[in-house]
Amino acid sequence: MPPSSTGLPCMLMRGGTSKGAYFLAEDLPADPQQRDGLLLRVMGTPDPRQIDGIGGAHPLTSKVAVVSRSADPDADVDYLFLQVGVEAPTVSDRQNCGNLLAGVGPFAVERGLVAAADGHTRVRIRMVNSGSLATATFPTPGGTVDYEGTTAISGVPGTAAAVLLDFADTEGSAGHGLLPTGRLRDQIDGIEVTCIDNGMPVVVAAARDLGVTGYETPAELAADTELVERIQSLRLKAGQLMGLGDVTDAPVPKTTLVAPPRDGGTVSTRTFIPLRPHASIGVLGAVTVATAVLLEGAVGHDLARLPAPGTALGIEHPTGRLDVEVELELDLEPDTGIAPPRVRRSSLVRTARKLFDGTVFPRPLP
Ligand code: NQM
Repeated sequence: MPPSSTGLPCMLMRGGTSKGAYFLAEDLPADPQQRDGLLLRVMGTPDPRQIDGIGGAHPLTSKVAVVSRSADPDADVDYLFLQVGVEAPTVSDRQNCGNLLAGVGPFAVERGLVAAADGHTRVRIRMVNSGSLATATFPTPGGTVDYEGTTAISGVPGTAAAVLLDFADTEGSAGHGLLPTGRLRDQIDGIEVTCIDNGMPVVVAAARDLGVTGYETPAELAADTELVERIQSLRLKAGQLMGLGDVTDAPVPKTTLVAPPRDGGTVSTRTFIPLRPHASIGVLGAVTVATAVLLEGAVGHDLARLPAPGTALGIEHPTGRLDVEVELELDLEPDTGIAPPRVRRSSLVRTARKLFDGTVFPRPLP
């Protein structure tokens, strides 16, 4: 019987400020082409409303997490993130998602991949898209996941249990290092940009250089078609410079417009993913922008109000603020006197929630 009749086990979860379908790898076809075809039919893509599937008609709610036990001795589970297109029939593994990552630890416990401790459980997660490692720590009183708690994150109503995410080795998630062009700054279309990747390839530009304040709402930015065209031109050229090739159909690089902070944070941001304005900012996107503003000479550094060393950076976004800790090594190399920046670690807090657990029925094949 085809999956459209038998269905597939699936858990829908909110992870941070995103929402996605979580699957065990063993419940999906092993062949990536077959898997992706099935996921398009699960989500209801291509269709701007995703009306015949469970996608939420926006890139932030058209996401999939594929989870399995890990063969890596440093990890408990493997997490593959897949961005499913909305209007276009695309499934991309070219980026991480730190928001869906928040649900991966709880999902692994729910599906019996990891035994929960009584109190808190720590799950070591290999992010298959980039090969980097993350550790998620979340409450499991009595050995079951507790989603309820008192932590509020911007962009999500109410409160829930905190999921602490610690990252290592996020530099160069796309395989071309922290500064993929080899420079702190580049000029593209006459605009100064910093192309950077500390978990997410991002083009950072000052909002004022693109003729906006950087405090517009996502709807205002989306309506500015000339701006969106300039963003597309920037990211297509940046993609080439960053070694990503032709990124016309790729979800990366993202573009983040930065401006001075307005609400007590470090820097204000407006992010395009890759062309739609983000309602907030991605997790690894925020880690990457925070890294840029810490680097003297990078775009954003001069606009930022940097906190005392060792304190979290407040990345302001359209619906609030995401606080991230990033520790860099900025020691000069004795031989060259040059300081290639290295990232020691980063961390932040998210929340996640199980929304439903059941069987999803993909649209039948035509
Ligand atoms: O940057 C959106 C999101 C993301 C990705 C995007 C993310 C991250 O908000 O780690 O979380 O940049 O497409 O979920």
